[in-house]
Amino acid sequence: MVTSAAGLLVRLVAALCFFQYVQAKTVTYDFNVTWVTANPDGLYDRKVVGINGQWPLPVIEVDKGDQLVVNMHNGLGDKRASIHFHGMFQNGTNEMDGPSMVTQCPVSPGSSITYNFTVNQNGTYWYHCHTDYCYPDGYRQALIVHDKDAYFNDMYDEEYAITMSDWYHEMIEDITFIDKSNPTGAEPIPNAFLFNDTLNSSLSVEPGKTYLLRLINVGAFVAQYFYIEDHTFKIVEIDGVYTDATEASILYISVAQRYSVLVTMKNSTEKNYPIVTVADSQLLDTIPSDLRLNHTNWLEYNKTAAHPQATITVADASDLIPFDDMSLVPHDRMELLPEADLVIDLTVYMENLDNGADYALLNNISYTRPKVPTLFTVMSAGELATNSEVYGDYTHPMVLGHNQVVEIILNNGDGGSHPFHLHGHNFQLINRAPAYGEHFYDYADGDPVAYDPSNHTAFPKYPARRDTFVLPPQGYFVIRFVADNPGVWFFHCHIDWHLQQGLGMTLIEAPLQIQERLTIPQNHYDVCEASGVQSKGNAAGNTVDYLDLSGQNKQVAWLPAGFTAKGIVAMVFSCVSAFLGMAFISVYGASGIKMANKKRKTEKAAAEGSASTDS
Ligand SMILES: *[C@@H]1O[C@H](CO)[C@@H](O)[C@H](O)[C@H]1NC(C)=O
Ligand SMILES: *[C@@H]1O[C@H](CO)[C@@H](O)[C@H](O)[C@H]1NC(C)=O
Ligand SMILES: *[C@@H]1O[C@H](CO)[C@@H](O)[C@H](O)[C@H]1NC(C)=O
Ligand SMILES: *[C@@H]1O[C@H](CO)[C@@H](O)[C@H](O)[C@H]1NC(C)=O
Ligand SMILES: *[C@@H]1O[C@H](CO)[C@@H](O)[C@H](O)[C@H]1NC(C)=O
Ligand SMILES: *[C@@H]1O[C@H](CO)[C@@H](O)[C@H](O)[C@H]1NC(C)=O
Ligand SMILES: *[C@@H]1O[C@H](CO)[C@@H](O)[C@H](O)[C@H]1NC(C)=O
Ligand SMILES: *[C@@H]1O[C@H](CO)[C@@H](O)[C@H](O)[C@H]1NC(C)=O
Ligand SMILES: *[C@@H]1O[C@H](CO)[C@@H](O)[C@H](O)[C@H]1NC(C)=O
Ligand SMILES: *[C@@H]1O[C@H](CO)[C@@H](O)[C@H](O)[C@H]1NC(C)=O
Ligand SMILES: *[C@@H]1O[C@H](CO)[C@@H](O)[C@H](O)[C@H]1NC(C)=O
Ligand SMILES: [Cu+2]
Repeated sequence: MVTSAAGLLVRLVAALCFFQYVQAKTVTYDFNVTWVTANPDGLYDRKVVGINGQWPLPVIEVDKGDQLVVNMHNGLGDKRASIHFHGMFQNGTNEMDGPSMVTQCPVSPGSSITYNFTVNQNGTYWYHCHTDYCYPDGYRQALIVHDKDAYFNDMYDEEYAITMSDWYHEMIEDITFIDKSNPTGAEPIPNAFLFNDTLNSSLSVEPGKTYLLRLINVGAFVAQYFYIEDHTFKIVEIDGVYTDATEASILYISVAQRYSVLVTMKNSTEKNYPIVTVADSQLLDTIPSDLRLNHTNWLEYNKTAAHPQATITVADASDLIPFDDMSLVPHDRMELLPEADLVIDLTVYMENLDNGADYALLNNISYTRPKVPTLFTVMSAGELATNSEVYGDYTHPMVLGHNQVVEIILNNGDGGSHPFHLHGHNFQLINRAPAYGEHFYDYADGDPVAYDPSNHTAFPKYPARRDTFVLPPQGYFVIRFVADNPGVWFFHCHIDWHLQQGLGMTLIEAPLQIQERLTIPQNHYDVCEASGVQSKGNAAGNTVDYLDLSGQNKQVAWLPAGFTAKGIVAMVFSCVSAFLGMAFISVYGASGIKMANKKRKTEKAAAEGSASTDS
């Protein structure tokens, strides 16, 4: 019969279309990276890193399962570059991860690199330069992975991606930071805070509809609070991990973190509502009188109605009580991982080294880049790849066994908070103190409090997972993940200033499996050649004796004995209880560089301590 034949045809066509729809496709972006001029805050024209002559940069959008190819040409002329696709696991494609001297050579001016990988994740990500601290010059933007199967797809009508960031008027290289003139390591103060690379913007909304807002802090330093007047929302994703839809009203979004939230509009179209962002002024050593910390943008229900400024009732950002990300439950109900096979116990310190400048250390090491990218050392070291010595002392290498459960305990010996990011994984958030909320700064005034494995609050049954997690001032966090992604993965503070100071380390996960599975494309070797960086050898560039590290790049020497925490720091980190007894004495505390009225931020000056006698 005609009707049934037609029906069959329709179904056949539908099936074909569906087949095409689910077929993974290749999405290709050609990025010609050049300098352009922009003035996003309306205050200052500056040179920014543009792509194909444009800034704001293009948002990368793919569907889950797609092959993403980004051909990047470095047309900057005077600066090396790269791209890290933040949050992408690069499972099987470690060489596409992006950080210079970790998984690739820097791309020098005039040369090109191709990134090519399969996206098998969902959610909200971003991409940014990961060479010589280049992303604060504007080289960062959203990367969205659409998922036709997301459990919340039928819960919203439209979506918006929104970045927020701090903004500097000076070029990165013109900012003096790690220098003896700045012994307390006071971070450069931004000149502005942007909302989606502009200000005063209106999101056009329709009454009754629900919107998915993908919020991404693409800044280099400062976390921001986010809320919408008279509206609550439901969190459905953090850092690419779906969560049970959870009601919240204020978020704290550190640099590199992402939140997707569902917001349902009111039925009335009489008013427009402020979307409020407030910079976390606790991170700032000084607050210039002309720096605007908070901004109003709008949910615009009605173009012709007033666009009122936010009514901010708190005096200080830290009086806003944000939602605690640790309380989120992942939608996939992945359970708490078992006891770890490997525990990495670390403490953050900020210290003056011998040149008088302030550095950041994990235990006693300030990350210093090797002469050969660590992944290239893995690929050329043969069986010695499992010996962490070949990666040098100052990359702070740690070799992980394949499929080990790894726990990282991160204690904070510093009075500032630090958003730590792990490449290649997300991780379970199993403990943190103090928690987000009114007690977040509780440890900031006294001595640091270290994690005590025999006395901690209960671990969640279904711990929240994300890829960037904030370490509280003088507190700690504990995270777990499975080493099921062979590769070289950087673990570092995402405050770009702190990374410059050395706040990072290198995890070399299953090196023999990396060698088996990975083929670094010729193009990436060509990039090394063009930049004059060796693509073989140990961290010191020795291709003959991988255990001979002479000539390796070293961190700046310790201050001379008598002045210094050398040795004592080493002793302290190996013994957590000694840490509690350590006395912090400010060497440079009286230098007056840090504003005295920073009530909660303890001095970051060199810590000279004596370990307690029971250590
Ligand atoms: C990149 O853009 C610059 C400036 O527009 C142009 O001179 C150059 O030829 C472009 N390079 C490539 C590889 O497209
Ligand atoms: C935003 O609005 C303020 C006044 O409300 C104005 O001073 C400023 O120039 C505007 N900035 C931009 C980038 O539009
Ligand atoms: C990207 O990788 C895929 C899978 O390895 C390969 O088939 C394809 O040719 C690559 N494309 C480019 C442009 O390198
Ligand atoms: C990614 O999406 C799939 C399908 O929607 C879902 O089953 C999976 O749990 C998601 N992954 C994460 C980490 O949320
Ligand atoms: C934010 O900026 C990006 C890039 O310019 C743009 O694609 C996106 O639509 C903007 N989002 C909103 C909510 O306007
Ligand atoms: C808007 O109207 C719909 C339909 O009448 C109703 O279900 C909904 O609760 C209303 N929303 C609000 C926020 O009042
Ligand atoms: C929009 O706002 C104007 C000014 O307040 C008001 O006169 C108008 O009725 C509103 N329009 C709608 C559709 O609510
Ligand atoms: C909000 O901005 C105004 C104007 O710059 C400032 O006076 C106020 O202290 C800020 N409030 C917060 C909580 O940042
Ligand atoms: C365990 O930790 C709690 C909270 O930090 C503390 O009050 C208590 O004294 C600790 N107990 C022991 C036995 O150390
Ligand atoms: C990487 O892929 C392997 C399968 O090839 C899988 O077992 C593992 O869980 C993946 N790891 C991550 C972090 O995606
Ligand atoms: C750090 O401490 C360890 C253990 O005491 C020591 O072997 C190593 O040389 C120290 N590293 C630095 C850079 O001082
Ligand atoms: Cu930091």
